[in-house]
Formats: sequence, structure tokens, C-alpha cells
Amino acid sequence: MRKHALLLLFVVSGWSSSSLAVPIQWSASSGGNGHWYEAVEASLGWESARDFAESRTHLGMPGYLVTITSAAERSFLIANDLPDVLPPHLGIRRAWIGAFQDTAAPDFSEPSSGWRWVTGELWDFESWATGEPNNCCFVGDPSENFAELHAGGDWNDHENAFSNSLLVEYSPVPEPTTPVLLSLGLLGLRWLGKRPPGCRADRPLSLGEADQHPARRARPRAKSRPARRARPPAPRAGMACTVRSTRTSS
Ligand SMILES: [Ca+2]
Ligand SMILES: [Ca+2]
Repeated sequence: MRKHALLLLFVVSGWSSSSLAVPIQWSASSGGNGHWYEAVEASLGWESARDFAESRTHLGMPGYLVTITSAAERSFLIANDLPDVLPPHLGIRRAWIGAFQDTAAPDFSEPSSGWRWVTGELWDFESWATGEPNNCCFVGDPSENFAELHAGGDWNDHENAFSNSLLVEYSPVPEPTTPVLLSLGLLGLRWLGKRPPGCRADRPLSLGEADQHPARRARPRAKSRPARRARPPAPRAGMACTVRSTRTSS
């Protein structure tokens, strides 16, 4: 379906012109996470695309390169023609996603290990195309450490300097309530000799009790943007937004 084929011309200061598809929501009523997704036609390297995505907002929610963390989310994107709504680029409808290879990670090894999401979400779902990731055939970079999504839902690792469109995901920023803050608060209440609301005993909450505490239940959904996101190494001078590859395959 092409129900979100409306495209608007958008000029990004310092970057190439981009066209934006109307964001669509994976609604909770359809079993989704309530997040919004947007295809952006661009000609950006991965790091520039990441920065561009994080400069955007939708309905007050911050954007970031899409993180595909489940088969259901992958299916949602496919069903809504993402990235198929974008024009072909070098013969393939494709877009950057928020996956990168952390070369400093203890588990890093080429080509398949050390992959991370820009949001810091758990990496426990993959959808690589056959033979990918292969860390192969790069032109301008020393390696392929960034992922793109192809029409049909499969991923390919590619070099940062490759010129590409992108998919942006939008979700609410989580409240500052975390297990760490909750624990600190409970310790403080214990120090003061007070009981937190809902406690039936003058003692710290057990882990199970903490899960039932109103403050804990107010935590955002599991797939939310963390306060600090893992980021790949800083770009080398002159690399970002530089189109060096002219090949048609990956
Ligand atoms: Ca690689
Ligand atoms: Ca590859």
C-alpha cells in the first residue's frame, strides 16, 4: 500500500535536500508500541543520517534512526512499504537504520559481532540478508560497520560514507524514574524512618514489591529511548556526508 506517499520537499541546512513521507504510527490497538515511523529521502552518510534523525521531532517526540527490535516491528515496516516508498537508490530501495558496529565492544569481531542500536536497546533480533553482514566491498571506508534496510525487510552492513536515505522512529522520552533512582529514594526513606506509600512494613521494598510500587509501574514501555544512548566512534574529519561509493551492490 502506498497510503503515505505524500512527499514534501525539505531543505536541510548544510545537508542535501530531502523529501519526507508522512509519519505513520504502529498503534497499540493493532498490537504495536505506539511509536511513529517516517521515511526520509536523502543522500547522507550513516553518521549524518543519525544526526539528522535526532534533530527531528514529531508530536513532541524526539526522533532517531529506526531500531527494528522484533519480527513484529519488521513486519509492520514491510506492511507499510518502508523503505519501499522511497525511490530506488543505485537500483535498490533502501534506507539507513539505527544499527552500528561498536568496534570497542568486548564482543566485537567482524563481520557479525558487536552490533548495537543507537538507542541502547537490547540487540536480540537480526534480519540480515543472505550472506550479510559481510564487511565486504567497501570503497571509501576501511570497513562496513553500519546497517541499512532493503525493501522486503532484510539488512545489509555498509560503509559510513555510502549515500543513503533513512528511516526515523519517534517515541516518548522516558520519565527519569529508573530502578537506580527508585532504590536511592527507598534508601532515603529508610534513613528518615518513613515508609513509602503502599508499604505495609517498615523496611525496604523487596524487588517484587518494588515492581508493584506506583512509581515503578509509571515507568515507560520497555522500548523507550534511554537517557544515554550508545554511540559509535566519533566520525573522522571529512568522512560524514561524503559520497564515495558508486557501486550498485553491497
Ligand atoms: Ca563490519
Ligand atoms: Ca555488506
